[in-house]
Amino acid sequence: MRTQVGIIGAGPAGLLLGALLSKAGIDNTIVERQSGEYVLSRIRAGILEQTTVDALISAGVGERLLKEGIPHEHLSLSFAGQLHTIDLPKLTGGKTVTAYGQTEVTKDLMDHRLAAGRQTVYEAKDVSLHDLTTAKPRIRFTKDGTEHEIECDFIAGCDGFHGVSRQSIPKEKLQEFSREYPFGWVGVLADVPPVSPHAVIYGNSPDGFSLCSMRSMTRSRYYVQCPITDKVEDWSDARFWDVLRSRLPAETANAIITGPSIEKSIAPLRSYVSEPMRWGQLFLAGDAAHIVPPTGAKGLNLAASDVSMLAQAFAQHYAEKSNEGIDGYSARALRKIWRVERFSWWLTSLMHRFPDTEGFGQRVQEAELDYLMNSVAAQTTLAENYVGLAG
Ligand code: FAS
Ligand code: PHB
Repeated sequence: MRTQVGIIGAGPAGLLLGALLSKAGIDNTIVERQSGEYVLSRIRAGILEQTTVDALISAGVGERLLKEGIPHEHLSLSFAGQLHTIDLPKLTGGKTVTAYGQTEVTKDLMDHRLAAGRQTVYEAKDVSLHDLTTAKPRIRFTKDGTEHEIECDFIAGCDGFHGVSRQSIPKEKLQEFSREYPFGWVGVLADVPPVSPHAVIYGNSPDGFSLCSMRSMTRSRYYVQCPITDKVEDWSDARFWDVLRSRLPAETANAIITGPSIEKSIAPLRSYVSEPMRWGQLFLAGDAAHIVPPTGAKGLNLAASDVSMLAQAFAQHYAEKSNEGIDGYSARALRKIWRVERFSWWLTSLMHRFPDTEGFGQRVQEAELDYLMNSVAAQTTLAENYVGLAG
C-alpha cells in the first residue's frame, strides 16, 4: 500500500489530522491498534477551547458540536467554603469554552471519515515504523494474521503516551521532561443533571481537590483527588458522592443530584514533554509528545493545536513545495506546548493538596487563591489561559 501521510493512532489527534489533510486533498491512512468501539469507550476530556471548535468546524465536523455543545461563559473556583466565579468573556474580549465530550468529538470524526470513504485500519497488531530518515518511511502491521506495509511520504505519530512512534526515535535524540504528581483523580460519569451547567467548578478543600463538570444537561462528570495508590474498587458510588460533597461549599454540595455511576476510573496526573517532535519524516502530535495534568482541561485542546499546525505544514509542502512549515513545526508546537504545560502545572499546584505541603506552603497556596479572587489582573491571566492561548 502507499499513502502521502501515514497516521498512527485514531484518537482525536489522528482523526482530526486525517480530516484536515483530507480537506486539503492530501491522501492519508490511519492505523489504529484498538477497535473503534474501544476507542469510543474511553471517557476523557470534556472542555473545548474556541480554537479546537474552529478546527473541528474547519475539518467539516462542527454540525452536532454547534447544536449540542454547551458554551461556558464562567469558570468557578471554590475554596474556604466560598464559590468564586470568573467571567471569561469579560476578561478575554468575548472568548468562552464549550462543554462537549471527547467521546462525541471522536465519534463525529469517525463518522465523517467513514462517510468520506477514507481508510482507517482498526485492530492493527505489531505496528512498527521503518526507514524514518529516508524519503520513503514505512509502516508495518499485522491485520487478521496478514502482514501489511504502507509506504509514505511522511508519518504522523498520533498514538498517545504509550504508543510506538516516540519509541521509534533513537533515545539519544530525545530530551524528556516530566513531573509526576503524588495523587490521582477518581472520575465518575452519571446520568444526572449537572450541578453547574454553565461553569466548571474547581474545588480546593482541606481534604483535597474536586471538580464538577458535565457532558450534557442530563449527564454529569465529577472528579475528586485521591491517593495515587487507590484502586477503583476502593471507591463505591456512595463514598464518591460523600467525598465530593464534603469538598464543596454547602450550597453547591446540597444542590448536587447523585445517581449510579455509568463509568468510574482513576487517572494518574503527570506533566511530560518529549523534544523534538520530529525525527526524519516522523512527526509527533498530541499525547505522543506531551501530557498535561487534566486540571487545565488542555490535553485534547493541545492535541488539536498540534495537528492544526501539522496539517498546515503538510499542505504547504504539497501545495507550495515549501518545507518551511514542516521544518518549523517542532519549535512552533513546543513553544505553545510549554506555555500550556506551565498553566496546567500552575493550576494543579494551586488547587490540589500535596502530601508534603503544610505550614508555609499551605499559607502561600491560600494567599495565592486570595490574591486571585481580589485581582482583576490575576483573574485575566487565569481566564486567557483557560479559554486558550493563540499561536
Ligand atoms: P489518545 O491517547 O487519545 O489516542 C492515541 C490512539 O493511538 C489511541 O486510540 C491508541 O489506541 C492508539 N495507539 C496507541 N499505540 C498504538 C500503536 N502502537 N499502533 C497504533 N495505534 C496505537 N484531557 C482533557 O483535556 N481533560 C480531561 O479530563 C482528560 N482526562 C483524561 C483521562 C485519562 C485517563 C487520560 C489517559 C487522558 C485524559 N485527558 C484529558 C487527556 C486526553 O484527553 C488526551 O489529551 C487526548 O486523548 C489526546 O489525544 P491523542 O493525542 O489522540 O491521544
Ligand atoms: C471534564 O469535563 O471531563 C473536565 C473538565 C475540566 C477539566 C478536566 C476535565 O479541567
